[in-house]
Amino acid sequence: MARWLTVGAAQLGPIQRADGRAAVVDRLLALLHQAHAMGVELIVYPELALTTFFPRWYMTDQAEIDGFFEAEMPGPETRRLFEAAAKLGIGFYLGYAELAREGGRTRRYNTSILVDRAGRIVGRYRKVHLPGHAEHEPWRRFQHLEKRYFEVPDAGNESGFKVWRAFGGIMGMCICNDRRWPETYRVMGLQGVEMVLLGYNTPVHNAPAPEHDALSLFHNHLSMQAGAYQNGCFVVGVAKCGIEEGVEMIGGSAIIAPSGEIVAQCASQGDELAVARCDLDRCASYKTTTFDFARHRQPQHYRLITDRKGAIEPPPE
Ligand code: CDT
Repeated sequence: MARWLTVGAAQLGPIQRADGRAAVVDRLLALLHQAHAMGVELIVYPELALTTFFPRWYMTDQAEIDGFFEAEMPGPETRRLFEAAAKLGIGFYLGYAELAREGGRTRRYNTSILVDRAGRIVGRYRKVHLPGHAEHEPWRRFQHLEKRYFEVPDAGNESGFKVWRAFGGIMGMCICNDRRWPETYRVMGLQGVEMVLLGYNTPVHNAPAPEHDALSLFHNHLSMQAGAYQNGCFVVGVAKCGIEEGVEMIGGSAIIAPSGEIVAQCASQGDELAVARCDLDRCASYKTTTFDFARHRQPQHYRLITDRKGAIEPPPE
């Protein structure tokens, strides 16, 4: 028995600040049409795929900041992406900055959606692990102000690492920095996830730890390959990359099998599609053996994972 799903990792090159939404959607559509020609059923776009990665700038004018957010989805610019994808029968994952009205309050999230082959939104995920800092740090070459511009969603049934039955399998979503945390994959793994979709914007340079810069591509693949193997699932990780507003961002978009092996990968630093035909039944080979959670996990020994946030070392000798 095989359950085939042909998936496309639609990497984007840089989006400059002056690039309007319409020009970006044109690029998304060009990749969508390439994907259609290659038999893709599900295409995955990056995190914050509609604009430049604006958390690199310290801004104080809320109207200026909100110019990077979407108040509706689909909205005036993105509707034609939904329509074209539905016409071609291709589902998609799309990352964007979400401006939501909730309980009389305006809230801002770093969000992704999963859209089915008929153009319906079947899932929405709001980024949990917001990296960077909340205050202006002028000593950095560029900022990483996700903690300033976005909120972590409240915990509850409608947030966190959910999964959805779609595309003939069990699908999950996360966003960029989430991929570095084993909890991300394990929470979805405990719901039987078969394919994790994620977009990322990762600068090569990490100001607090420049000694990591030369390892940024390695750490990207290491995290996603480990997440795939340890949970018996596919991972589709998609970059926005190249030199964006003077900042170098990693590429390396990849489709990873439950074995942990990369089965398709982008080679450029620009708009590019990598495609893999994935047999979702390959997940069972890991989920029923080495990573048969019901047989082998010992959660009574894992309590610190949820009881404790930061590391507490034993007292000195
Ligand atoms: N977008 C995003 O989450 N980027 C982070 C950069 C980390 S350095 C502050 C990432 O984990 O790739």
